[in-house]
Amino acid sequence: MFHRLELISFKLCPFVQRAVIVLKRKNIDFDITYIDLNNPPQWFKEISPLGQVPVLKVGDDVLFESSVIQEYVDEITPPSLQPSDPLVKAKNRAWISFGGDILMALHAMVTSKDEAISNEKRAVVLGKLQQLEAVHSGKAFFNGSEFNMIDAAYAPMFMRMEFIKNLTAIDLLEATPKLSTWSQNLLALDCVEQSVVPGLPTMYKGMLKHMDGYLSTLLVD
Ligand SMILES: N[C@@H](CCC(=O)N[C@@H](CS)C(=O)NCC(=O)O)C(=O)O
Repeated sequence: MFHRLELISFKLCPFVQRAVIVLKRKNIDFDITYIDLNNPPQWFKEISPLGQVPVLKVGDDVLFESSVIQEYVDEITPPSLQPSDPLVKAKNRAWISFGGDILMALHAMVTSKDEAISNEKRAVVLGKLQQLEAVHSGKAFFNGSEFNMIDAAYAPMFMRMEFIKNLTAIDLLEATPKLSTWSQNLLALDCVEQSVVPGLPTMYKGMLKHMDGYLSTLLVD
């Protein structure tokens, strides 16, 4: 048996969502505590080494970094979501890290006030998506027909791309058909659907407006 798990979250954070998807997929009972990242409480500053979410409290111990949390949760609840072949597993880890870079570029695209910079970031995202398309199996999930850790790691990115498509008509997956199908497969899963608060699309739109970036000028309604 293991300690009760408490995940420290910010509702809009895609990195927290990566951990939640693994927890849900594995049917693990856990507590979730939401904080306001714009005004983090003192106790959070004391326990989070980077001042970032996600943080997973395991009894008195603290874990940070979404991929580390995902792996810990996976390891304490076999069978593993990681592919068994060490080379495939290592490659998946590398592409999970690559997905973190796409999330950062996407955030810059969404929040940048300057049209040229936002478009530049969009080009960075699109370039990285082409690289990802080139290594995707072309099957239902990244490696094939089975849902693995890498699928949990990419679902939050696809959810945000879906929000952007619905809000601005920009379809970032237009030129990457394998990723487009992968996205649909992931977004249809219960563990993905249940990994966010129900009002997230509205909150995301609110965030876009609040950031007042170039993308907020493209909102369709
Ligand atoms: N590499 C980290 C990134 C986490 C991250 O960027 N979290 C954001 C929220 S989505 C955060 O806490 N930002 C606050 C800050 O950096 O001060 C991970 O994978 O966990």
